[in-house]
Amino acid sequence: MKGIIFDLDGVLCSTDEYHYLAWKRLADGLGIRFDRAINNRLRGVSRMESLEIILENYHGKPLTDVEKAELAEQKNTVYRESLAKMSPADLGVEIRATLDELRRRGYRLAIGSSSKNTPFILERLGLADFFDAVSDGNNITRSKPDPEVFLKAAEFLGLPPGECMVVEDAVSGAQAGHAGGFTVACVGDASRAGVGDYNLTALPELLKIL
Ligand code: B16
Ligand code: MG
Repeated sequence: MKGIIFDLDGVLCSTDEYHYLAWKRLADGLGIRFDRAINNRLRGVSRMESLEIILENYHGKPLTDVEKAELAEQKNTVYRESLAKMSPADLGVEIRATLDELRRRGYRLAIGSSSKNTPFILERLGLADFFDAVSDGNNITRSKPDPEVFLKAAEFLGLPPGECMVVEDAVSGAQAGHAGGFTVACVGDASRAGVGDYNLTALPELLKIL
């Protein structure tokens, strides 16, 4: 391995919980059943695809595309209010130490996230200038499980997929990594599902397998 491509939400930071709370508020307002099991299906998929999954339990009058876009915007406004309160202290000490040690060992480090809020999150965490490459929801046309976001990250690093490891918390993200020809290490939900080449209990375990 020469490069490590990190998913963001649920891998480097706990913004996945903020996504859940923001979607939960929207769903409750619309009287839609939404729980953490459904929330796990939203991991790694785009904002509009997430909304469509939530609307599977909506039985009111059909919504227009404009109304759906407004709902997604409402959720994003609530979500960004949570992001705005984050600071570098929200980057776990062990996460930061793991990143620093991987850098010290000479790996090229990148982000591969479906989120359009990636630049804002990295700025809030004090990581705006840390990574060698950032591929996110702003430079892709297809979200995970399509491998596009990771293939772009590898391209930005100047490395072939076979020399990069993808680190993911989402089943859709692990599928994307495999589809792109990457080695995949999982944490969180994807690790519990056992879909990685390596299924870790916590991110610092990367230091044992690399
Ligand atoms: P946004 P990741 C993904 O980020 C999240 O897992 C997913 O829940 C979210 O819908 C998606 O980003 C889009 O996020 O609304 O901020 O553009 O896990 O790929 O880092
Ligand atoms: Mg994630």
